[in-house]
Amino acid sequence: MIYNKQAETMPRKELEALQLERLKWVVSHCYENIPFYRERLDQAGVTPDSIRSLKDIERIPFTTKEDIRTTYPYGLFGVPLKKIVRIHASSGTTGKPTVVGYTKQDLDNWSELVARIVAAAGATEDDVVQIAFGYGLFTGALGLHYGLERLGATVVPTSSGNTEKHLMLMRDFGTTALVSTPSYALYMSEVLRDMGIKKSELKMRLGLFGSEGCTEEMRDQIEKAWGIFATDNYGMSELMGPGVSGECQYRVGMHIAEDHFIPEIIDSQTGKTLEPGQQGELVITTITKEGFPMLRYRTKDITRLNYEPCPCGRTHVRMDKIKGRSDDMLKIRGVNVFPSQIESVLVTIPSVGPHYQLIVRKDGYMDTLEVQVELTDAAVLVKYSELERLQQEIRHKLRTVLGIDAKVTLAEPKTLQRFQGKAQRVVDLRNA
Ligand code: DLL
Repeated sequence: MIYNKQAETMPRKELEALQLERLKWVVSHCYENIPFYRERLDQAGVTPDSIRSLKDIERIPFTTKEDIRTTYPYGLFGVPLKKIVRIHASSGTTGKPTVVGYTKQDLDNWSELVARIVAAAGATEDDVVQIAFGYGLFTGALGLHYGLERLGATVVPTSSGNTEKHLMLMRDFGTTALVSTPSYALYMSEVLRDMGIKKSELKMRLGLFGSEGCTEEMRDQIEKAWGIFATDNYGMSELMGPGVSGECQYRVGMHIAEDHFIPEIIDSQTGKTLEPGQQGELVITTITKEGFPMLRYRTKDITRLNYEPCPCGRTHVRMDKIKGRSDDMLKIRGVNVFPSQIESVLVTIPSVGPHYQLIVRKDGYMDTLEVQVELTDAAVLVKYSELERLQQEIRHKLRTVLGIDAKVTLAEPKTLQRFQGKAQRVVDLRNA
């Protein structure tokens, strides 16, 4: 279902005219109301009235997470605090959180954009949706919550934690859709099995997953474990939260809400804008946000834009599933390695489970990679020759895909860490 047909199927010419008008608005909003941006724009010689075409966006300086940190907490807000009606924050791995604010209008737009992506995924007002993201400063739970309510679905705000209770409610309430990270959905399916609940006792049909990467192979496993149709959606708190982009029923990329965001792809080393279709770092300009506007924000997420028409009829550009983050990319002995590449190898091997962890160490001057992965069946552990064969097979496949050697450690079933929010797959001990 297309939630907002007029906006989502707008001819591209019209869409671009709207983007230009809104780009001019946001540049002038930033220039007039946020000293940080005025200074940056002045330094670059960009005045609001010098923005005449969409191409002019390339003259605007980038904004980075570091800029948000140095202006902590409210330095990049575009309106006085009394106009801000909600604050969210994302806890960075280091230092202070990234704080973002929303006006009433921003919240209204946010709900609409989330309603669009959940409708695109196939949710309707007949769905009963359990939200397993943690409620709080994280944008995932409240973002999906209000978007699903806007659509008219029945929302069950279960939050994260207490997996058994989640599953009991799922059965008792006749829940039809789950909102969570893919890794939590996978973990929940294990607990489901352990509790002896059969798929046939549930009415589950849809998974609305996001907030972390998930390979196609992992998605397959989740779909089989639950008997559902699973979709991916992308967003980040600095840009709004969920609702930036999401898959339609064809699942051939995530449509970006281009009437609210202008995406670009750059080379993360040189900062140069790349041609459509090339892979690089996603940069986004928000063109309607009042509370926390972002000019050319460097997301660090690696993807590709696809402007080919989509069979669903939406005209908004599609972004590929996130390949990885430029700062999450592991450089091992000079080779770029994305955890998603390793995941896609592991999940094709039947006797190991989808739970894994990557440990990177320094051995003298040499980087070493250890891939720890769980066996699905503990019986293999007693057969030494089988264990060795399996290790060799995984090593060989990893070498073919990554081009480097990795140590493979097979762990007993259910011994590696499980995650209720975003999974942390990489432990980099090189600077420890
Ligand atoms: O994760 C917003 C969100 C919530 C999106 C719920 C979708 C569903 P942050 O906590 O600020 O916001 O984290 C943003 O998470 O830069 C990506 O690296 C990663 N990420 C988000 N969605 C996806 C996805 C929310 N679908 C960061 N695939 C982003 C891969 C994702 N990575």
